[in-house]
Amino acid sequence: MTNLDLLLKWNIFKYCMETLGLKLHTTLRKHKNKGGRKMKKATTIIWKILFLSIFITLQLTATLNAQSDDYVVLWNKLGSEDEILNSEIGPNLEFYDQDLHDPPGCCDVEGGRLYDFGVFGNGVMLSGGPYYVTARIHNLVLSNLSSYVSSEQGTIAVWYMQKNDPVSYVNNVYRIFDGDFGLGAGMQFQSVEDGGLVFSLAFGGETSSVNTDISTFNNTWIHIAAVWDRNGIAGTPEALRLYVDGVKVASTTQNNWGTSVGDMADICGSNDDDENFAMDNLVIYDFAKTDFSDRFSENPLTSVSRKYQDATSIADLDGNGFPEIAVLHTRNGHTYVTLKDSYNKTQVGRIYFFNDKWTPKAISTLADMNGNGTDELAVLAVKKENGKVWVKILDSETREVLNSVYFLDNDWMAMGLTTVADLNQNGVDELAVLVVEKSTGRGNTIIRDAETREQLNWICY
Ligand SMILES: [Ca+2]
Ligand SMILES: [Ca+2]
Ligand SMILES: [Ca+2]
Ligand SMILES: [Ca+2]
Repeated sequence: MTNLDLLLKWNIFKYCMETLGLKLHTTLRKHKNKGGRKMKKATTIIWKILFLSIFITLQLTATLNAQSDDYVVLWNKLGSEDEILNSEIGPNLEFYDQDLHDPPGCCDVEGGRLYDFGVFGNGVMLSGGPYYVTARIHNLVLSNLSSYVSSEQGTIAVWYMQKNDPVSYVNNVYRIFDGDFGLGAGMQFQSVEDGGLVFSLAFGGETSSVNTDISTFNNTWIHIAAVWDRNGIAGTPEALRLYVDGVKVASTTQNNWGTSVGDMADICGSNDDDENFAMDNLVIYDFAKTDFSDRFSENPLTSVSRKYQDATSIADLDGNGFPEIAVLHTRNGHTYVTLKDSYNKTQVGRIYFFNDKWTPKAISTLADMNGNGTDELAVLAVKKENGKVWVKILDSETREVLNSVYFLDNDWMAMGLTTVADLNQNGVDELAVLVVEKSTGRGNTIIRDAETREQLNWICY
């Protein structure tokens, strides 16, 4: 829940209390000199107010407790029927049902489950056999997949243990998060005979794929993560990555997969046979996560540190006619801009700006520079190692990096950022950065063209 939410709720609460207080005041005054029956009525109103305030306070607390880090799209403990059907965060998982989820093609079978193994309490293992060769045994299902998984960026992280390697026509394909013979998610996170642990994205377009051999880990629990960002993971050119036990083990820069996310994913499913692998603590993030040092805590929010820096509004991006609010903030040291609709609060985008070697200072918007019709976001930041002051400009929709503009060295403190209408008539707005000279304490604004980077003015205050 945002602070704005809280403020709104608090104001509603205050309004309710004030209205009732006024009513009480009027009632009391009205009945001041009348009999005990009237006083009784006033007392009832006092009790009503008391109950209402307790109710509202409880509601406020409940909303606060239920607030989730919206970076975590889904967290499911996977340790029992109840845990699977009731995710800790995000959408619940379902058990595969032939009538509900029946995919086209033959041999689809409803799987059973065992909960004996786990890293945190129990995990889940496909069981309930014997099945038959060519059976496509589906297990847990995440429906409405496209509401929770973006074709542009994300992370699927889970604890995993396979007892043996998959073998064709014996037990080939362990579908960790969909995969071959799965439910058409358009993505594959699976263990297969050829390739080992595979992560691939197609989403209706070309297939990008990474893989790594995990045979040496058989019968050991490992933490695995599939990470993607079409615009580059954490500011690198890599678009797909695989992590094992927090270490990057495979990556590719190929990023031309499609944009059409399937309807559902088969989780912990397999072919032919059962009881070959287990999973525990599934977490889906809405961004490309690169630090998995928090994998030993069951709750993915335990070690999250956040810092909020600045905000600006930007012209409507999601087409509902209302502008978005762009908030500049860090999560575990990495700088993001999160865009939410100013009217209906929906998340419109999350844009990665800097890694943890930078300190963000301020944000501003710029009129469309790359001609795609959407305004740009400019973020002022300081490089920690040398104190240099930069502004980075990204398209607010495509997240494409449009420019990086160097302003000053570490003799200056970066304080603020705004944009100025085109001064040098080149059709592009200018960036104005407020800096304070460390030696004198004087404030200055420096104006540079957002495209050519040319210094257009320097104003001392
Ligand atoms: Ca568990
Ligand atoms: Ca909007
Ligand atoms: Ca643009
Ligand atoms: Ca200009």
